[in-house]
Amino acid sequence: MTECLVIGGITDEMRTRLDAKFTLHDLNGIENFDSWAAEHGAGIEAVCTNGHDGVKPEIMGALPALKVISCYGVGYDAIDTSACIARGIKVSHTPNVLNGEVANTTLLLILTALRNFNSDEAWARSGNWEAEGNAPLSRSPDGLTYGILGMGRIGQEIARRLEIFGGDILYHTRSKKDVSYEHVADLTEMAKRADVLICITPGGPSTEKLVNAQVMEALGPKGLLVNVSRGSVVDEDALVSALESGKLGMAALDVFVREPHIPDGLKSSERTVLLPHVGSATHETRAAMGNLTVDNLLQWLDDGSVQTPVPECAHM
Ligand code: A2R
Repeated sequence: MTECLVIGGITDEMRTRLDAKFTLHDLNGIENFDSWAAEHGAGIEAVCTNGHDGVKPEIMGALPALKVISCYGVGYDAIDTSACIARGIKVSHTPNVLNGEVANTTLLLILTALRNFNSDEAWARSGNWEAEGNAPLSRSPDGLTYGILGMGRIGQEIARRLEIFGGDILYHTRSKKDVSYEHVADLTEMAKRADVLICITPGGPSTEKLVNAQVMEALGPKGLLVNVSRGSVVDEDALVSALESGKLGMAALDVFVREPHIPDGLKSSERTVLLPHVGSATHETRAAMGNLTVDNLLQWLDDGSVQTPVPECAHM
């Protein structure tokens, strides 16, 4: 049977389906990678990984027969696609099946931040309501201006859900999209106009620290920054400073630069809402992502193609 290296955790259903067609090797269970690689590396033709772990260069280097990488997740910035193309390795990911869930998470982050739900919940639970009376008032999401950085599959789903708040929806991307929302060519300009700035671009070098101190200052002392894309898109040190100095109002974050590490300055701030990268983490959506991840590997086994290649590999 074709040999496949599994990097990171996979669901039971994925394992059952993969087990039927591949001989699986779990990176998690390998104690000494070098000795494992010396024995098995040359036989591995497929890798099943995820957006967080990707495939590290030393692992790629130890798998000379590698032909396909299937990534469980839409973001694949932890996989060096240029190196893959150079070696003729096809890379697939799981677009679309998580659009709705990540958009739901985005709305929950916005509402939790603006409406103070975390402290309201603590107020109710702690007995403050009885002891001190009503919780402080919060801010309505209705009628605000929302700026979306990235207007792809997920960005468009977020925008559709934001329409219920009846405010203005702006977006910034490198090229204008076929959508009814206003394109703003300059990110700082969009941040100036927005009450809430939402990041939903891919990670990687082209978006690294796009949201810098200048963008945060433009968003301003009453502004809310929401990141559901990749931690690297936001300058995290600048974010801590902007929150501390009051130049930025609030941040609601699902992603961080060095996950699972979260900087103390974000954890200790009363003006942050923090999630442990759970944008797509529901049973239903993860099952759909798992199915597509396995479908890609099974299709490759059948005819050498993958169903949902990453754009860079679409020509292969
Ligand atoms: O810039 P464009 O025209 O390529 O538009 C894409 C935008 N984008 C950027 N916008 C501004 N500056 C950049 N340097 C930049 N690079 C990319 O991000 C496009 O509108 C959007 C990405 O859309 P999709 O490729 O459809 O990705 P999807 O499925 O919405 O997922 C976005 C990311 C994933 O890569 C994960 O990192 C995360 O959400 O879950």
